[in-house]
Amino acid sequence: MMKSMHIQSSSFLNIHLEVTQALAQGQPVVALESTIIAHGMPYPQNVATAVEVEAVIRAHGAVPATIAVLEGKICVGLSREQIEVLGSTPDVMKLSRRDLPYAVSTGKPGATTVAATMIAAKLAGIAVFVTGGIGGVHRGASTSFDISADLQELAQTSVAVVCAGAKSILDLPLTLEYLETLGVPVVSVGQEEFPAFFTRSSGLKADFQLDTAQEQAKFIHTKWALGLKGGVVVSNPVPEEMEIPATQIDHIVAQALAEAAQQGITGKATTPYLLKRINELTGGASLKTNIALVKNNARVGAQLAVALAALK
Ligand code: PSU
Ligand code: MN
Repeated sequence: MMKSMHIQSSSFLNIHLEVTQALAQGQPVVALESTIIAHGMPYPQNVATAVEVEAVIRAHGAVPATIAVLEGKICVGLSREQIEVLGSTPDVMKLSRRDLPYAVSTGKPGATTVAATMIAAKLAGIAVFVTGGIGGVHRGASTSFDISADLQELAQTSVAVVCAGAKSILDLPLTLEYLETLGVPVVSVGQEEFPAFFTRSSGLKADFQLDTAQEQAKFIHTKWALGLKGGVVVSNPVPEEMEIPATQIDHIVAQALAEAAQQGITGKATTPYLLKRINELTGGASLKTNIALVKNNARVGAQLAVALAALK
């Protein structure tokens, strides 16, 4: 059945033809965010990674749809040239839910966070979205109130988000508590633990371990069939051989956090600042791990999209 309700481009939405056709035919599509390109990785590795991640998704039988705001439209599915622009233009905005209407109405270019990418994916009718790490409750949130809008979005927008957990720049126990309060299930793949992005281990259990794409798809399909709106976090640990041991990354994260505090970095600048500093302080090691885990997530996300499409 054609889900024509979702898959039309409008004055605000520009869905790539290949994505439109795939959705119309019920074929698997995977959404990808662009904040990781514009604010999460340095140029030119960001652009190369974005292109490679799309190739991994194709290799596993799904159509990739990288999402960003360009020329006043939420673009679902970008050309190679558009990815290059996003990755190399210095003043691309970072767009979460509250920022989307500003970028669309002013025509300023913007990269979408997990929250904004979920919104766009849902508008287009895409059920699976792959990223590196989700935002969460920041350390010190009891005084700063800094809790990523990604978590509220997971509560209300029905898209499955495949990630490698969340970085230890965040308060991971509080992030999981907050997701529990919001009714967002956290699934882990291949292990019981919720992974901590650079490391496979966080010392915290995910809610449910579902190892195969079929199991994950059945779970997600059931949640939505029950009328339970909102996302699912599918957390997939970084491949063992690319992991950075906690002993190495922990003091670097601590240093980056201390510098951010010293420099008075707050609000939406916090996460990009920390990501950049960690990349610098590890001398590129964290970037390699970041790239490896995103590609690993692309495989899991494509397999999940294939399994979900088969259920419909
Ligand atoms: N965590 C990462 N890499 C990222 C981000 C988070 O390990 O690139 C990005 C994602 O786009 C995420 C956003 O949605 O940062 C969260 O920003 P904030 O904490 O300001 O909500
Ligand atoms: Mn924040």
